[in-house]
Amino acid sequence: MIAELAAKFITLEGMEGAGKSTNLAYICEFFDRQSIKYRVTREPGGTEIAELIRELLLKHHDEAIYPMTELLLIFAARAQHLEAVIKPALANGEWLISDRFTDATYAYQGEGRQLGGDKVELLEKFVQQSLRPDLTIILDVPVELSAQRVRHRGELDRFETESSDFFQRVRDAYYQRAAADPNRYSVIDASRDLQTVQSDLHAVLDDFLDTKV
Ligand code: Z5A
Repeated sequence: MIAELAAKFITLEGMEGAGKSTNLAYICEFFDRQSIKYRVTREPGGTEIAELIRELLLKHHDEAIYPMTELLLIFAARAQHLEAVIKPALANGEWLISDRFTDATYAYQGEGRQLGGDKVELLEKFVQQSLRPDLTIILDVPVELSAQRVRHRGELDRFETESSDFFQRVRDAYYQRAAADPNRYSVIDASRDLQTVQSDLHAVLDDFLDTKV
């Protein structure tokens, strides 16, 4: 029965190393068990052009990328992703699970880069109109643990070399957004062992299917 219900848009957020990729696999298993037709995507990225913008954003360059340039590139990638993937999938009855979406822009560009949430909000309305996720799961880890989990990966990308103050602002921004709209957001303490995190994740998804669908 659930598989026939209107498609929903679910986003997964959190700092690097919070376990988004690891837990995405768990979410897919959950939806497989429910026989829900879904598609997994990510931001920045999700289409050929948007993935090129992602590469540009993550790579180190000799020339600095200014915060406003970064913000506009992210929304350019998002505009492409929305038209090519998100809207068609939802219209086709496919649930969409995205590894990051606009909450990351509020957190990283709005607060991390200190551009302010008002600029993000303006572009969000312009690019997305009324489209917002139905459920946003924030995997929360302290800044130090996030850094520890990604440190072993070798070369760090352009975001991963930011200061701990930057990441603290990112974390705080996620918290504030979740607190302002508890109906849409679920915050999971992802510093605990994976089994405990996934048991919480299971409860959040069960609750979403029971009460919001
Ligand atoms: N960005 C932005 O600035 N503005 C925007 O609007 C958007 C994005 C959309 C790329 O994002 C960058 O884009 C991102 C912000 C910016 N940069 N930063 N920083 P991304 O999501 O593609 O990249 P990421 O955040 O760096 O993802 P990640 O490092 O791959 O993190 P993850 O997927 O959350 O973690 P993971 O790979 O699942 O886990 C990391 C390790 O921790 C791995 O070894 C796991 O086995 C381990 N792990 C995970 N969970 C646990 C638990 N519970 N216990 C122990 N170990 C664990």
